[in-house]
Amino acid sequence: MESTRRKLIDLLSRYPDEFVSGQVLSEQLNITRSAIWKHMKELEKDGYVIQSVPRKGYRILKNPDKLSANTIQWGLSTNWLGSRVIFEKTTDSTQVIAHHLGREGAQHGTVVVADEQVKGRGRLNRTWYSKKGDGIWMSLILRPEVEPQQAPQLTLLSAVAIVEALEEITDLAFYIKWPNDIYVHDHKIAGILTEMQAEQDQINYIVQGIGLNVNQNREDFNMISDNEPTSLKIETGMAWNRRPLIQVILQQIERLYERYLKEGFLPIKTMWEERAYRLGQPIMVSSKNQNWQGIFKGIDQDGALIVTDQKGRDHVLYSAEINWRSGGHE
Ligand code: BT5
Repeated sequence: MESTRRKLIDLLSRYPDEFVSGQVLSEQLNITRSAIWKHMKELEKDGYVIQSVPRKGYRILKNPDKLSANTIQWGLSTNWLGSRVIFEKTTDSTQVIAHHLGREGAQHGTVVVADEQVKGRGRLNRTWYSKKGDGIWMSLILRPEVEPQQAPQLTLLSAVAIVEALEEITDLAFYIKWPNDIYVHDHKIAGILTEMQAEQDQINYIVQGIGLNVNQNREDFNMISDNEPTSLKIETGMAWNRRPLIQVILQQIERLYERYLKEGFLPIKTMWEERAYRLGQPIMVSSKNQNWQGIFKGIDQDGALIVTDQKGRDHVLYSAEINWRSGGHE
């Protein structure tokens, strides 16, 4: 049933300005014209507005705004990412659901999306504010055949993919702040949380959480004191429909992931560095209780940060607190 509706949407979307006749649809899908009509009624329940004109056929007047597993999947042009979508109106955290599914053997490319998270989390159990309807809160289950040490590369990969998706739909320039933040105009708009279940030399599964602020207003972030987040709405002055945004992000992630499997991390590293926040600039590093100033030189093959100190020596940092505006505040 659902795959028939998905095909219907694919056929109608192929000719967005034209009517597609009931005859053509019933031949292509091999079902009766009255079955087509019933499917159209179901699509309307999912929020599609479909025009039906006798002797001409059907066309989509409006795609749905609302999120559901169906509306995310229909029109999604990926091969495997999002081949299964789980949608929750409200949940503690999509990470929790995805870990549960990962343990139970859920397939590579499963995507969990929520409209609201009440216990959304960032790294080190920090809170991730995930208000209802205002953002994209989703977790991907990935089963890459790479070494566990390479898992951080997938954070950088998705960061590049999200930036590409956002630049495809807006005129803004986005930057990636190592390792997992996406910035626009010096404010954080998105974060990525990559968590891994692995045995010694083998990844069992990865759960990659993506949080992207979409329709929040400035005052929605009053409770966040340690930085000044932003949203697509704040930056562009208009509200955004999250459904096509999710689709573009998933499409970009799948595309880059396949490139990564074929060509390795090098092209991703280059793309990442092209979008790196404060590359070549002085930064302040705090690691092992020491603070020192250095120049942010780039990332290495594992996605670790390379910082050159004042004596010209390169340091490779896997984790450190960075003050990106040395001597000042972030
Ligand atoms: C992150 O952590 O940036 C990763 C965020 C991942 C969120 C997704 S949503 C779907 C999935 N399910 C989850 O439960 N999580 C993932 P980190 O770099 O640790 O940044 C956390 C810090 O960002 C917080 O301490 C706040 O200062 C700030 N923050 C909290 N909510 C924010 C928001 N909505 N937008 C921007 N910054 C926020």
